[in-house]
Amino acid sequence: MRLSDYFLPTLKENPAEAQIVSHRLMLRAGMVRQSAAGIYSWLPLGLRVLEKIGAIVRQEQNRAGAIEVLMPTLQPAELWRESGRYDDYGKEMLRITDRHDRDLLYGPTNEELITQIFRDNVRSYKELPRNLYHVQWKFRDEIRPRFGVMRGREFLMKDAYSFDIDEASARQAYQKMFVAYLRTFKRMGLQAIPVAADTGPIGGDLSHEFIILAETGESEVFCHEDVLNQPVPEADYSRDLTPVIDAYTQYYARSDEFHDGAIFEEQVPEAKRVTARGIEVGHIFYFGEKYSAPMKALVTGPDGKDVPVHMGSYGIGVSRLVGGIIEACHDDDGIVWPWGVAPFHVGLINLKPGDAATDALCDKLYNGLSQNGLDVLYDDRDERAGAKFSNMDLIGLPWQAVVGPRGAAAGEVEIKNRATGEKITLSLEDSLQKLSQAPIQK
Ligand code: 5CA
Repeated sequence: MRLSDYFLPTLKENPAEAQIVSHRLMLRAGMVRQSAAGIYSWLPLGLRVLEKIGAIVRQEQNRAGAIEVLMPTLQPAELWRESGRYDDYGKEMLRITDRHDRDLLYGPTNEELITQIFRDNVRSYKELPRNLYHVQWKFRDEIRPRFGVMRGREFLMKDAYSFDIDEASARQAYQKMFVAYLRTFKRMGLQAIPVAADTGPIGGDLSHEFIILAETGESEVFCHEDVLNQPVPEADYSRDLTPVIDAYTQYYARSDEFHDGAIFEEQVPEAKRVTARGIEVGHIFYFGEKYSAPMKALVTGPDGKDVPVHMGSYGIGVSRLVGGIIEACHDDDGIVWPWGVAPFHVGLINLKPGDAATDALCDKLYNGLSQNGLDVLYDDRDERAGAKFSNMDLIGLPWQAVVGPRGAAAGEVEIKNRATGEKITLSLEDSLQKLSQAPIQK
């Protein structure tokens, strides 16, 4: 993509309304613009990141056997009256009346709707287990939307829903999502800690939050240091996952709402106690028959009797992750994207557009990289070099490639690793090879 043809409204100054670094950088890097409190438009650069995150989430969900669907944002109130949550949800739910005076709501989550789809279409235990997910916008009328996309009112969530014949099978579905989550966050360059959590309005008795460490996080985490050193599991879902999960859950790890100081001190030696702030990027729940019983989502078991299906739900904050990744990956000059979610892999800077040799070398590099399957943002604008450099640092692409008239005469490109700041000069051929690999990160 040529920057002269792109839409990247970057800002030099820090916007006054942004309190935390990710919000400031998302506004400055031209990724989002606020339309109303907690509601954002995604501009091209932000949208690319959102889509890259969505692609990783989908790939890991699919590997774990979940199947993608797409449910609407608007839901009939009737369904929520069946589960009993219509009144419980209170002011956080945005309620809408259509022209026929029918009550609708903008979905804050989808347990009811997916339960309806399931009960209308599945009759027998033979069709189980199933896990259906979608990636869709949600609305929660948060009392205090803040920190940009991290606590929005409208936000993008991946939510998956598992259906099993009994509790033992449902626990296996939960384990699969647990593993898929560890893998998903790792691929985004994040270390996520699974912590035992409160179930809140979703309900149930088994729940984990996945928290990434960041000083500005809204959650507080208390855990044993060894939880942080567990290996990320392979995507092999045919084996018994209990030992994999136990490796994590054998240690104390809880978020503030669920923390118990006495148990923490009893179970964790002083030298191993970690207390930190973090961002909740995912939350998984097992809640058995909480929705299937009142909503009559029954299946016929092997003995011919009808039983309510056992369910779990599994959320990932896709739009929150964009802010969360920036909180974890930035420096004084701007964002430092991990390779897996970078909006472009390479930022190519032409120091003298209009100079025939410089233009020709840039074109060769641009075409070669694109042919290698890389996403390149080519700054071909007629701008000061300093402005181009600081803009490229701000938007944080993993590699920068700089070509000026002197380099062009020698057939050379200067490569900079955004994370380490390390610079090297290479021939066109060597730079094509180098830039096609993920750079070493700090
Ligand atoms: N039905 C369950 C799981 S599908 C559910 O709704 N869980 S949740 O309430 O914990 O939300 C799932 C994830 O969405 C959270 O872990 C968080 O990452 C994200 N999320 C929740 N509220 C917001 C918000 N206001 N802004 C941005 N992301 C949010």
